[in-house]
Amino acid sequence: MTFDLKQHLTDQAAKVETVLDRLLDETPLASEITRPPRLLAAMRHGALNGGKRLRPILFLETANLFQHETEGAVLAACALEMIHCYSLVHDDLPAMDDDDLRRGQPTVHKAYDEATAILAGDALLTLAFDVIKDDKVHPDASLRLRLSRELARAAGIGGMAGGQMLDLESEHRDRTETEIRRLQSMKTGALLRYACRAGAILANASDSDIERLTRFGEVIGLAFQLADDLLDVEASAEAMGKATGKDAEAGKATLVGLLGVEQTRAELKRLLQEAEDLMQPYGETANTLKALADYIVNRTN
Ligand code: GRG
Repeated sequence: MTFDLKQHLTDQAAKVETVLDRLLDETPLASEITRPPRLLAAMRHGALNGGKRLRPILFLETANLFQHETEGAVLAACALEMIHCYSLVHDDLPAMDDDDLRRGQPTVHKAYDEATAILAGDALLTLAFDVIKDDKVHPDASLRLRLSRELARAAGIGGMAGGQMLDLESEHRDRTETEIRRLQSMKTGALLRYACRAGAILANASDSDIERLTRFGEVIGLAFQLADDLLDVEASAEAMGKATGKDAEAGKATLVGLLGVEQTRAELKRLLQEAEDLMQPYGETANTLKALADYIVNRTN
């Protein structure tokens, strides 16, 4: 029987969604007093309304590369996805990107209201850290602590949130290629890097394997952003499930703006080759990760 990659990725996304659904049900956890239904509904709208589940799938596949396939890995993958979903809920707010559409649906502040969307993002972010510290993630508390600390660093001031700040400051300003690369490695790169690095950490991989997977995460993080910038220039809002042309509208400096479309495509090709080379020592075991890198480079939404 041949391996059906598309089916495998669909199954992995379904696994993540089943657990996300359970983590976001109405039953309060020990010492939670109650889960206000409107806030819970807004969190569910932000976290369960479509989404490619790229980060949790990368996390699970990286752990799988080292034969680590557990329920705990799915929990940790959900924590990461909650942080990603919170960032999108906040990014769509009028004070940030001011978007009406996400994943082909009204954004959380459109479906509910701004205050509820802010709280939904806050509560997703907080719940993520509750989930990742859970004993079920891994029996070794020091390993869970490492996963939590690295997640905080990837999401916080020196990672995603800091990158968002640099991005806001870059509107209507010239930026050098180095500056753009740095802000993107923080804004979108940090969580993708974490996805690959943390999967290897959870699986107790060797330091050199963790470093290799970290580099793999950096390479696909950059490729993801370049592909996203290209799609922002070239794809339709219908294909993307969100408004396009936003970078130019906001006067945002992007690598595509600086390098041009042709050079960006060449850089994407180079990054895909680097990602494949990094996976070479793992042979066929890494086929899914290689296919994911290919998907990120060639995606159409
Ligand atoms: C608000 C703290 C804070 C941070 C926001 C990630 C981010 C920082 C903003 C997102 C802005 C944006 C649309 C960037 C382009 C790349 C990106 C993260 C796209 C959305 O990720 P996908 O394509 O989304 O993985 P799905 O919907 O599939 O989950």
